[in-house]
Parts: sequence; structure tokens; C-alpha cells
Amino acid sequence: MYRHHALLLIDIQNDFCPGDALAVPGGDRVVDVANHYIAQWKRQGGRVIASQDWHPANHGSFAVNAGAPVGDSGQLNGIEQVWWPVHCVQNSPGAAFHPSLTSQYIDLIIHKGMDPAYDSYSAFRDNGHQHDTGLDSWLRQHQITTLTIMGLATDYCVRFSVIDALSAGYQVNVITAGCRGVNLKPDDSVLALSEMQQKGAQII
Ligand code: VGL
Ligand code: ZN
Repeated sequence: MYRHHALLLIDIQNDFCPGDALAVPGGDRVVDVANHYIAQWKRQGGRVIASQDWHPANHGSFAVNAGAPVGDSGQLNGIEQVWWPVHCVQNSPGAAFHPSLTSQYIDLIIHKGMDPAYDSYSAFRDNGHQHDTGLDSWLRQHQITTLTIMGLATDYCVRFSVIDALSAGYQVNVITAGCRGVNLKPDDSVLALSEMQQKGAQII
């Protein structure tokens, strides 16, 4: 029984898959892995949670809104920010879960990145720590103490979510087969995984 152990799927959305706006190399390859674990969690009576990056069209992380080149870095509200292509605009097809994801088994969907003034990599809170997504209180309400986390992208949203989960006191497992990274620098994902492990995550 996985009563105290939830599966947390990070941003398995069309725009992070090959051919779409912010394509993560091999992003679509995590879907079968996710479906395998979703089925396992459901068999064991565990909760399945999924986050969705959910930006308004005027979001400050979009290069076009910053007037800067995609992939460059700058500052948004005093916080280091990579300028991204327009992605995961609320209710657009790109923001939808990958069509093959068995999303009917998801118990809780967490939307993040709605405030145009702050990016929000973590499923717990935005990068400026202005808004809480409600994930932590939902997990506490359901007496969940362990999280198994996977999804997109290893070096951004998975990394920030894992680090916040660890600092909130959860036991955290990361399924590497279910993660893919942006890798603006080639070893960003490797470095992200070793940072997660150093901070206490179990890398599976
Ligand atoms: C993400 C960049 C911008 C992610 C979201 O899901 O990792 N990365 N927005
Ligand atoms: Zn985003």
C-alpha cells in the first residue's frame, strides 16, 4: 500500500516534447515510463499528482516579452532568468498533457507559472517565493510523507521540485528513466541529478 507515498509527475506536456515549443530532447520518451508508474500506483492505492506549467501569454519568462534572444539569461524581478520561447500558454494545445499519458488516473493537478512577474519551476512555489501552489498542504492533509518524482525537465522543474520537497521534509525518490533535461549546457542534467542526490534524494 502506497498510502503515504505519492507519485509526482512534472510537466509532461506537449510543449516540452519533440516538435513543440520548448522541446526537451527525448521528452516524449518519459510518457511510457510515467504510465508504468501510474498503473503501479493505482494498483497499490497510491495518489498520483501531476503539475502543469500554465503561463499567461504575457508571461515574463518568454523571450518575446523580455525583448531578448531565446536561451539567453537576464533578470526577472531581480531573479536570474533564462528567456524561454513561448510555451505552455494556459488552455493551449501545447499546455495539455501528452496525449498518451494516462491522465485519467491523476488525482491532483497543480498549475504553476500563472503570475507573469515570476517564473515557477517548482511544483511547490514560484521562483520568487511569492505564491504557494497548495501542493504541500494537500500532501500534509493526505498524510503523504514520501514522493517519487519524474518528468520534465530534469535541470529546471524536476530539480526545483525535488529540492523544495526535500527542504519541506519529504523523502524523495527520483526516477531518472522518467526524466529528460533541456541541457542548455551539455551536463546540466547530470549536475542537477547529483545536486538532488547530495541534498538527500534517492536516485533510481
Ligand atoms: C520548464 C523551462 C520553462 C520545465 C518550464 O518544466 O522544466 N522549463 N518552463
Ligand atoms: Zn515555463
